[in-house]
Amino acid sequence: MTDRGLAGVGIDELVERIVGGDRLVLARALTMIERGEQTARALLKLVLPHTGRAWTVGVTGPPGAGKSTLLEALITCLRRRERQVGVLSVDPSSPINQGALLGDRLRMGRHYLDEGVFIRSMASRGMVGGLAPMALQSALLLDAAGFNDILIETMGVGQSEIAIARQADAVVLVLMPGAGDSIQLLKCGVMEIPDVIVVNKADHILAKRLLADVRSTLESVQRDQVPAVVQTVASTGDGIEQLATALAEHRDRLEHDGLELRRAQRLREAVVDAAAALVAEHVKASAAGDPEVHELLAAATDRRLDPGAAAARIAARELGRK
Ligand SMILES: Nc1nc2c(ncn2[C@@H]2O[C@H](COP(=O)(O)OP(=O)(O)OP(=O)(O)O)[C@@H](O)[C@H]2O)c(=O)[nH]1
Ligand SMILES: [Mg+2]
Repeated sequence: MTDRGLAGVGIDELVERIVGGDRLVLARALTMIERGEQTARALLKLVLPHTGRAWTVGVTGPPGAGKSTLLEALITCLRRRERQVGVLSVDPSSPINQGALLGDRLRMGRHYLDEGVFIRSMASRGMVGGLAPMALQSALLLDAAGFNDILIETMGVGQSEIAIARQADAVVLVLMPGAGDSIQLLKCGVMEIPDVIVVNKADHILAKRLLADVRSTLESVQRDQVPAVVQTVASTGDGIEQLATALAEHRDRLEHDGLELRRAQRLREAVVDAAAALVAEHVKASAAGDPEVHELLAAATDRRLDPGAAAARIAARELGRK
């Protein structure tokens, strides 16, 4: 079906088709979200009552750690358990990287013809409000479309990647041996975030060393629930069953106690973050063309006004404007 084929279709029918499992309409609706189309908002409103059933897993980690390879193996494992799987592959830090996206498509190509798997890549296109709310909205659509598991891969471990992964019910951090990135992460407090830590490329000579580093770092982390640590060789599938089991255990624990609370807390955070991002974008956009803001900036650069006071006045001005 082409976009034109959908032009005359009412929003109620679009929702019906998405909920009914129509993949082409789902893909089109995801594009509407990506483009920030008005229809997307109306669609999401109608879709909301059909959401809340899916289990979401955020997968993050430094570039090249093996996240996509791991996801491909995990999809196979989940399909064996007869779960319908939706995958969102999100790249917040770079513009559309055809190479990487194509690579991911090829890697996950094994699942291309499987009706029970839906894979979608999203790259940053300077969209308003950032990728995190868009990922959240996209996940809602996949949820409404009936996927049992929604896997969200973010590339890299910057702030926005972590914000996206954190929105999920389970957060998996994938590390690999011998990479400065992975070691650096152990030092910078990112260990507060994952529910499961994967030491991938366990076939690597330095894997034991990384495992020891992870374990010793975890000893110093104050958390109610210490994350599970799993070793994998994503490229052969070794350890994937253990990863699936660790995820299932995390899920059982949460479903038994705290899932709704965690979802509510994280959703509140996500909404506040998204609102803050919108305000920030708004301030930046209007600062460019506003003579009073120019005057405040000139006052700051001429040392007539301290930078903090200038910022506070610009913010107050924008907030007052509504
Ligand atoms: N030896 C070995 N290689 C692996 C393993 N897992 C993945 N690889 C290889 O590592 C490379 C990177 O894997 P990807 O799955 O693309 O890694 P990624 O984390 O998705 O990378 P980005 O999406 O670019 O951040 C590929 O060449 C994989 O074949 C593993 O367990 N052992
Ligand atoms: Mg990848």
